[in-house]
Amino acid sequence: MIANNGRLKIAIQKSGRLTDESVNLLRACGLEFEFSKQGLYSPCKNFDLDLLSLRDDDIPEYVQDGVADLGIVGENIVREKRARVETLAQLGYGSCRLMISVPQRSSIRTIQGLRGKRIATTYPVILSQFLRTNRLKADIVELSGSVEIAPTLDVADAICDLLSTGTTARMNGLRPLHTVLESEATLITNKKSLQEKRKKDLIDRLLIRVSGSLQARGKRYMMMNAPASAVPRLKTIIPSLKSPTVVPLAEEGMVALHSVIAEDVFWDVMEKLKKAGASDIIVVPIETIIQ
Ligand code: PRT
Ligand code: ZN
Repeated sequence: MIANNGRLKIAIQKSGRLTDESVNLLRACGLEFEFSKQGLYSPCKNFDLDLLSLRDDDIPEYVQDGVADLGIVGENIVREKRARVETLAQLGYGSCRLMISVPQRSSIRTIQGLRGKRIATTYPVILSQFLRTNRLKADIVELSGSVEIAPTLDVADAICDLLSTGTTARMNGLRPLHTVLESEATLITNKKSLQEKRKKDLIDRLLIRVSGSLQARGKRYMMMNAPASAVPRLKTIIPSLKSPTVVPLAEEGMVALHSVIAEDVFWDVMEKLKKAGASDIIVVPIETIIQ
């Protein structure tokens, strides 16, 4: 039995698509622990927190029932399990869409065309809610996996399944029809853990670190030297740079500029900055941004 020792318990996926990024996120929060995909339980050495590794499908219920105080799991699973949990943060990875798709040759063109048809899914709860909301009557064929082959086997006329790149659907001759839910990994908790002062304090401390790591994600810190006269021009080149830090250098008329920049634009920006007079451009990773 896992002791109720006053330490926070966070449930993460034992082995799957969310595991590595969940472990990385917690490590980026400064938590030190050993994690093995075989183990159930990993105590954190420098924070009052223990990790529980579980099947993702069990995480919402364990958090709802207080077996774990926190959990990291896809919103799709939280919704499907109808768990009574509170969402603390969207974590920006594990992004996917729960989509209804039909075979390429299907005559179904809109969701209205789904009336009276068979839809295969591993998400019967979300799908039936969707059908009810849209006043559509259709047969839900509940499967436990490999949903994408259901139309080929003539078990269904359409499927409702997760998609990220869309490759699996394409390879199975399916055409996307409608997005039912957009999902990503989320950090969840329960009311009871938030009501216990000691746990609430720990959760708040952890949340500051999580949002700091999320803020820093996809961003770099950039430093460069430039003639002071080039600063107005440089400011127009760097997106999101309203007021860069500008520091005079020992060399007369020269300054250093510091700024945060988004990873996905920095090569582009860099070239323009060089042309506009910047030199000695240094770009370094950012671990966290606490606001
Ligand atoms: O063993 P356990 O039960 O813990 O894991 P699992 O096998 O049930 O889940 P896992 O590891 O596959 O997924 C965990 C979570 O990752 C899901 O609940 C989603 O929140 C999220 N996620 C993100 C995805 C995908 N992207 C995804 N593409 N989950 C599943 N898929 C599958 C999808 O079902 C389909 O079969 O990948 C295929 C489609 O991928 P594309 O890229 O070809 O479109
Ligand atoms: Zn699962």
